[in-house]
Amino acid sequence: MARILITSALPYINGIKHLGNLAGSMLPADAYARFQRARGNETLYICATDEHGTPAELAAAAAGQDVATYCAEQHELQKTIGAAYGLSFDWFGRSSSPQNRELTQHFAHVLLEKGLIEPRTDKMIYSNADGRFLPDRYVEGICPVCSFPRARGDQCDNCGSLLDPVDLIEPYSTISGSRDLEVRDTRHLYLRQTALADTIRAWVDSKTEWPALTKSIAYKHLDEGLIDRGVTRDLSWGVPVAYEGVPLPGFETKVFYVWFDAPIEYIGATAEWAAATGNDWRSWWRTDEGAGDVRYVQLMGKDNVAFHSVSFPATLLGSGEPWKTVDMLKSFNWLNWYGGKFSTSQNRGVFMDQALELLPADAWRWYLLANSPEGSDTAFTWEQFATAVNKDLADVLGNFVNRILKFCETRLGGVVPEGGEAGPRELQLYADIGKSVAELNANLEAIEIRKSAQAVRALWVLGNEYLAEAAPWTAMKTDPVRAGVIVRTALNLTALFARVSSPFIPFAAETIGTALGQHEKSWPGEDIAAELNRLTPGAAVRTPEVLFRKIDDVQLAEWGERFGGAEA
Ligand code: B3M
Ligand code: ZN
Repeated sequence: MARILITSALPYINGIKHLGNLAGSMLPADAYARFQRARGNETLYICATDEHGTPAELAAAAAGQDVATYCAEQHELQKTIGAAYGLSFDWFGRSSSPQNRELTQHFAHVLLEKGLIEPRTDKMIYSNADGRFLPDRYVEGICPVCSFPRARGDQCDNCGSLLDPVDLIEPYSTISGSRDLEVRDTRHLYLRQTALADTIRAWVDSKTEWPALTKSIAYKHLDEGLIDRGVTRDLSWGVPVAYEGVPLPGFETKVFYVWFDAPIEYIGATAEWAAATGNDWRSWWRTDEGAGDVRYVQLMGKDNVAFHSVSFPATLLGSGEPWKTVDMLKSFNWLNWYGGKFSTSQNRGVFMDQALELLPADAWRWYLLANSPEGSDTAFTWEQFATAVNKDLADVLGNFVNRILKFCETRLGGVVPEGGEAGPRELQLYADIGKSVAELNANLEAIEIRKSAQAVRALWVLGNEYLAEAAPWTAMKTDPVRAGVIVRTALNLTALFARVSSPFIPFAAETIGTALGQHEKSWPGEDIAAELNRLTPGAAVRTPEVLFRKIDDVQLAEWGERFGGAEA
């Protein structure tokens, strides 16, 4: 049994996430976690809300709440919505937790002692109108790289460049809109990434299994040359710059930069989980305490890769302590909305809560996994979504399940038929299913999400083909024993579909399993003949309620109108 640690990028606390966020981190991570658990591997899937920094302060101010209250409420909200999508976090933590505070302060302390973090006086933007420094998103302006007019102080959303507020052209305050800004001296802690560049490059070089997208981003940053990064900010909401309760002199009014403490929360959230469940977090994170045999997989959107392939490793490796670092870093391109970005303010795109008002979670899960933005950016369209639901789920899977169970119920008394031997058509089926399951396993193991969804769909198609060819309704007239074999095989196929579909559509998988009286949740093994003869002959089965309702044209038009579509 392997031990698998999985983390998906921590969603910011500032509001409910849109489908693009779900598609590019939490959902594929969940599918992978479900697969690994079903395989019997000891699996820990950790996520959390990322609660510090200017986005949280700005969102709280906009909501008229103090930031701690805002974060507590939004955390609960995101947790509830995640559960509604079946996201099977073993723990969904908070980066504002005491565990993360302690760990963040620990890392900073160790790095300071090693001279890899040092205080420097630096120039920062000060707003006379607001009477304060303007870190990160408190200032916007023209991007010095691509001239995008509304680049944020920390990053340009248009070209992805990481920025420093003083780089911005014609900057203005996002608090007051004031352009009465000046550059002033302030003291901050700097992480000396330049001193760690060789260490990080050697570490990246050793990651031979990283996908091309991840590697290319990591090397882009390494090749451009790492810079020393400020890891503190003139803010009050965040992890205080202190150690063992004692503030660092001169830093009493400052906190750590959100991107310094956020990835540490992967460890922090594991410690939160351990505290709540009586487990040991160190055996997942300290290679000297058992984490040596852990396989650690991270999933995230491409804009987060630099922080995970350079900055966070700088913290971990720089500490010189035996921390577990990532093995597989799986990154995703964007899921766009008709070629443009999702936008709350412009009412473009569907957010996680709204999507569930339209259709159940499985419909979204299936669409987003089957169309995972892996090879390139992907555009959501209502037409594609309707195809995924109406064809794949309703016609291919739903129809198969419904047909065989209805037939069994009306013609064979709703019990798994007894007697009869598998014939050549069944042996052929075992071979075909075995091949497809092996393909599915390989793709899921490699976290090739689109290919995995294709492999599951291929299994459903095999079921339909078998049923069409073996035609139990015809056999019934001449050879009832043969009809019984076919129906029993098809019922077992249905049960197998529930198991292998569970990473993608866990709710439907549960419904199908229950209809068959099957409580087997483990992943099918290599002996497919045995897997397709699991249901006890004579046991009762029943037709489940409609698994997937089709989307009609009226709904499509209505949703396009409400959430924006081709015209947008
Ligand atoms: N919260 C950015 C994002 O939501 C950031 C990820 C943190 S991962 C440690 O895309
Ligand atoms: Zn730019």
